[in-house]
Amino acid sequence: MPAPDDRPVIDTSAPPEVPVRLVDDFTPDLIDVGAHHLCPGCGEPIAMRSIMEVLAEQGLMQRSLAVFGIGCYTAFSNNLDCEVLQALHGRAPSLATGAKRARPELVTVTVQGDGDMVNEGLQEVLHAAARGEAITCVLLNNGVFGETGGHMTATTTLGQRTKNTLEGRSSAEHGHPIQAASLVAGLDGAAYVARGAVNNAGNVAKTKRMVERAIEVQLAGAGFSFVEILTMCPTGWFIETVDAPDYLADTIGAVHVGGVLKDTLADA
Ligand SMILES: Cc1ncc(C[n+]2csc(CCOP(=O)(O)OP(=O)(O)O)c2C)c(N)n1
Ligand code: SF4
Ligand SMILES: [Mg+2]
Repeated sequence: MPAPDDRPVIDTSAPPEVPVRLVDDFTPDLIDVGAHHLCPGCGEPIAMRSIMEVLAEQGLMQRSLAVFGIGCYTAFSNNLDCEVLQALHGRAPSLATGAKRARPELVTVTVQGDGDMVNEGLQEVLHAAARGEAITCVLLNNGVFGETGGHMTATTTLGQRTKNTLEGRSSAEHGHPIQAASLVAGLDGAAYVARGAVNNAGNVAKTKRMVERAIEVQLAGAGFSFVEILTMCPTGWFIETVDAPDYLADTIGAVHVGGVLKDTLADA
């Protein structure tokens, strides 16, 4: 830290030659407003930003459709400058299937949470993957039903504390977590399956590359693509915001391990 006397003196008597830049100047083209109503430290807006950056960078702004499930991320759909459809709980893959079959030129991406996809509609995403639908399904996995108060979901890891597993999830009482990406990767119609996270800058960059690849696979008509993204939920986890990135690594990140599970285009 420079001593106080060494600090540069900023002349505020006239407007700056280079105008200041606001947070909204840094938002991708497909995000209308950067400000949102999700909790501070929530990982979902970071994941959404990566998806929107990819669509904008690939010049797909005029032909993108996002189909949302129901969860905290749904509120963020109001910030997006692309076509949005709202599905019933768990049903986004079917809605996306219909839209894509009717309008094959659309780049169609679903956004669902772990509660929405893995608890309420697991058969939807599995059947869409098995059929090899040319859509991209994104799972925002925070291991809890965030919007409704932080309850256990099917992806909650053993020992993880949630609102209704205060002593931690136990296999004897609550069963074992479902590994959604691994299930999808086992289906022949799934062409690309990867799992990323947004708990540090390196993981955000890797996750963005996974989304890029999933969209490439969709554009190539190679089959179904799937990206699971682990996201922080400090509110639903009942922890300090600042502790959430490390908590993610120690809990859901230790079980739902990151990486590319399948890439049939690369293997071809
Ligand atoms: C059919 C139906 N069941 C339950 C609900 C209540 N509900 C709304 S959001 C939500 C939790 C969604 O959890 P998740 O998909 O993991 O998203 P998160 O909030 O964690 O981002 C639930 C259970 C509902 N809206 N409709
Ligand atoms: S409850 Fe969790 S998932 Fe919902 S906005 Fe807050 S931090 Fe994000
Ligand atoms: Mg969730």
